[in-house]
Amino acid sequence: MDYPTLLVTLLAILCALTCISASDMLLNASKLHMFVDELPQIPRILAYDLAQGVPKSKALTIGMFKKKWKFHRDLPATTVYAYGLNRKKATVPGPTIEALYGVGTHVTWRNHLPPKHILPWDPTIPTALTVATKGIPTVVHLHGGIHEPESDGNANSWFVSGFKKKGPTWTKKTYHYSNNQHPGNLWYHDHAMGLTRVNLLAGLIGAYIIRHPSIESPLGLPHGNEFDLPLVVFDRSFRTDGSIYMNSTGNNPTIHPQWQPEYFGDAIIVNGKAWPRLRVRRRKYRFRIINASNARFFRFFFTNGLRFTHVASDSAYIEKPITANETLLGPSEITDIIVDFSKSKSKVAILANDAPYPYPTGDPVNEANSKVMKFIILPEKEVDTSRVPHSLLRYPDASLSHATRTRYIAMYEYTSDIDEPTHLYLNGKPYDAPATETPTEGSTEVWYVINLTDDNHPLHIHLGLFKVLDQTKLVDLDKFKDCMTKLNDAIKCHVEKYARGKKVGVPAHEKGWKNVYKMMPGFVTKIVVRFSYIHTNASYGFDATAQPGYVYHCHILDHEDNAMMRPLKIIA
Ligand SMILES: *[C@@H]1O[C@H](CO)[C@@H](O)[C@H](O)[C@H]1NC(C)=O
Ligand SMILES: *[C@@H]1O[C@H](CO)[C@@H](O)[C@H](O)[C@H]1NC(C)=O
Ligand SMILES: *[C@@H]1O[C@H](CO)[C@@H](O)[C@H](O)[C@H]1NC(C)=O
Ligand SMILES: *[C@@H]1O[C@H](CO)[C@@H](O)[C@H](O)[C@H]1NC(C)=O
Ligand SMILES: *[C@@H]1O[C@H](CO)[C@@H](O)[C@H](O)[C@H]1NC(C)=O
Ligand SMILES: CC(=O)N[C@H]1CO[C@H](CO)[C@@H](O)[C@@H]1O
Ligand SMILES: [Cu+2]
Repeated sequence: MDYPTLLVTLLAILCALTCISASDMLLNASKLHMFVDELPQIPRILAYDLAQGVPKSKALTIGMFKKKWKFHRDLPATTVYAYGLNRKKATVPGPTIEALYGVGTHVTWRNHLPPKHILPWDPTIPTALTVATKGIPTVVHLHGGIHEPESDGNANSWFVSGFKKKGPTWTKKTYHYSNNQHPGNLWYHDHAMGLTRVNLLAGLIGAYIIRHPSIESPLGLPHGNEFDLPLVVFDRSFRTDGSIYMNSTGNNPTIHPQWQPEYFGDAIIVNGKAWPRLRVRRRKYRFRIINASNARFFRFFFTNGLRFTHVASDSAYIEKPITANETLLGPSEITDIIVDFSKSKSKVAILANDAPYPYPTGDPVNEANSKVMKFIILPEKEVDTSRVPHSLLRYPDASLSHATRTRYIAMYEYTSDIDEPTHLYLNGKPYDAPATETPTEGSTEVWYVINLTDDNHPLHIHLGLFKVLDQTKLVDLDKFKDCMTKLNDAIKCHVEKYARGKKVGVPAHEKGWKNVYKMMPGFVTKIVVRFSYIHTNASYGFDATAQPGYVYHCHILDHEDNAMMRPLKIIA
């Protein structure tokens, strides 16, 4: 054997021992049987005490634990991070917290995570995790909540196990949620700087519902633990040993060794099981569907023609129920629907998905990620006393005449020499740059969101709620983009001269108050944002101007982490 051949042979032997190719380890999700696990019952926690029938404020302690979780009958148990009252009770998603309108909740979020992260993270993006943090930084944000800034889970208010290290804007251990807002669907999830995508991927998510029985009961919608269910949906990839797979090689490895612009997995998980099944009665059910994916959009429909009736979107009811055949849900959006299984002609209904990924121009769905879950409909007819009323809850409209300020928010994506995204910014500014969006408490503003990237970005605003008025296509996009790249100023670049393409309306069921909306690429989206309660003119009842303030960001978690997020400072 000559020298070079020997070298190659030695290398080959060495590689056989150490180089396990990713495809050997990666589980082909199509090999897993669908619909073999029952939809798990997520534990519910009441966020109030009942003393002689009178609800009183309650203090809860919820921990974050590293544990094993079975996502599928035939998949070995997966190491996850889970929320729960204790390690044994911790689940993925975490317990559903049920709060009552007007009754505040105090939650002490405790981090019990050992130092080494179970997923690859990237030290080159702005991140809380360094060798010196000696633990996994976490911080909880209640998405859709209207509460004080100190309890908003600012990305820099992170803490590690035992509060041994804390981020620069950390202020308190126990968060206070005042629950003085309109009833609706919220969710809690991790928000730590540069780690949101991996901490959520590891399992740190859960539903939070605010109920207002005196105004919701008269609506007559399906209710009770059996007929009113949150469905927390996300996508994951696994290795054959059951561990969560996330590619640890970045798309620009010389710039960011790990970061990739979007995470997609082929297994669709609902309430902690891959493609579960649920036996349902021939009657109406209410499903509060939370899209907790990092980047996957879902377009849901039923294969047997069953339809959805929307009653709410994100955290607020809409005025009138809207019936549709399909529904598009962006990352972190919540849809709240009624499904009437008595209308089904078949015994089985598959909830399916046909959204390309990335949305809207990416790959078509495959066998695995095109299915979500299966409903097995019992044959017996049911007496169903629930109903879908003609009108739901009506809130004062977003009055443009009250708008005191117009802002332009431009979305930029930056690419490397090999034309791969390196990072994304809002208004061309990193997260650390001083706040430029400083609305007055109680005010209404108009925001024009200009998407100069190729992706659809779900924009999420903390504290404020907004209505989407319209989306207008930009013409002569390259010219406008050149100007924006040079000046970063929509007024000087005369955005009004370019925003004159076709207009795309807002789907009827998304015309209500929202906290996330899908910003179409190449369009200007006009939204009216309200920095007060939507159901009353009362002041917030807490100091919204306090430090560390709030944020607004893209809810594709991989974008938010790098660093499509900006501070939002409320002023008096
Ligand atoms: C996964 O398995 C399915 C079904 O067996 C097959 O059609 C598909 O090509 C496989 N995908 C990969 C990436 O191997
Ligand atoms: C991981 O990402 C890198 C960079 O985009 C890519 O070259 C590689 O094929 C990916 N690996 C797998 C297993 O998908
Ligand atoms: C829903 O689908 C049915 C049957 O395909 C069709 O007749 C109806 O027009 C569709 N409705 C909507 C709102 O798209
Ligand atoms: C789910 O949320 C992710 C990230 O927030 C988003 O990219 C995706 O499009 C959403 N999917 C659905 C079905 O809403
Ligand atoms: C709030 O104030 C506005 C203008 O001052 C008024 O038009 C509106 O009716 C008020 N809404 C409520 C719920 O009181
Ligand atoms: C779909 C679409 O119009 N995308 C555009 C979004 O904006 C970027 C930057 O201006 C364009 O390159 C895309 O073509
Ligand atoms: Cu984005």
